[in-house]
Amino acid sequence: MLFNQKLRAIQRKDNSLVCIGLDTDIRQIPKHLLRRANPIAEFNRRIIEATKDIVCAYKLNLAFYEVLGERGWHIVHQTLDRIPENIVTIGDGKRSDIGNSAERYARLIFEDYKFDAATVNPYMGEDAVKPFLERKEQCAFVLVATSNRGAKDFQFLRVNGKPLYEKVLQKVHQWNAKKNCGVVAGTTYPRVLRRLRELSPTLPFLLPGIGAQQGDLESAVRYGCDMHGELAIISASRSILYASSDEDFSDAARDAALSLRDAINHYREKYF
Ligand code: NUP
Repeated sequence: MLFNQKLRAIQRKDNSLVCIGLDTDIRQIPKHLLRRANPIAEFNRRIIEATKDIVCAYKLNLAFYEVLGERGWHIVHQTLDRIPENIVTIGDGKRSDIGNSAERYARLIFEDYKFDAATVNPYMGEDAVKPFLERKEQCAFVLVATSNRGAKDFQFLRVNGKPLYEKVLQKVHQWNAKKNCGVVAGTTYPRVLRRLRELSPTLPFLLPGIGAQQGDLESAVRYGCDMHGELAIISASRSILYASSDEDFSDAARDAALSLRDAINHYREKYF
């Protein structure tokens, strides 16, 4: 099944564009879990159990696992094993390198971990991105306009009269021969997001920055979605994972994810 088909199917089934970012930090998880043999895997298991019927995707930021060394590699596998087959998984490592090295990154993310999608940095250009484009069922989400303040340092620079993010988007369209590219667009720059969707009506958009980074939800829905009110993956990590630091953390995460889902669906009804 093509990536976009899988994404649309789960978004329809769960009526949800919510993606939970499993950026699990041992310093932030509830203290009672620290007595467990594998607190991070247990935390992820409980979050997934509590939310798997109300999301379309889980995104694992690989930094939170790689920092744990060998144990982190196992926890990624344990976590992915808990996620139902029909939910989209995203390995957020923002990788790229010269082709020979990028090929290893792509193999790790797509063949060892078997994520449905990876985030990819376009800065090194086509040969660095190509190894992520070979598998038509697995998607490369290219960083086009990120959510952070430093996005302005390079991404907003004008090249021949156009912002660099528009140039990157043009490249993404060229790289999309197998229909397996997506766009990462932060929700903290609504006007940029609006422009990107105007230029790219049909690609899936991964939209981080909701919650802790105070991105704008209404414009994320209005401009992040395609014409059917779908193919936007609206991602939040800390605001859901750490909604409570007590024993009720997984219920609190479910409530936070439900509120986000309902707020998104309210705007979907308004605009689509
Ligand atoms: O532009 C981006 N902004 C961003 O925050 C691209 C990303 N991939 N992210 C990631 O989304 C970031 O690395 C983190 O994993 C997540 C946002 O987390 P939070 O602010 O919702 O806690």
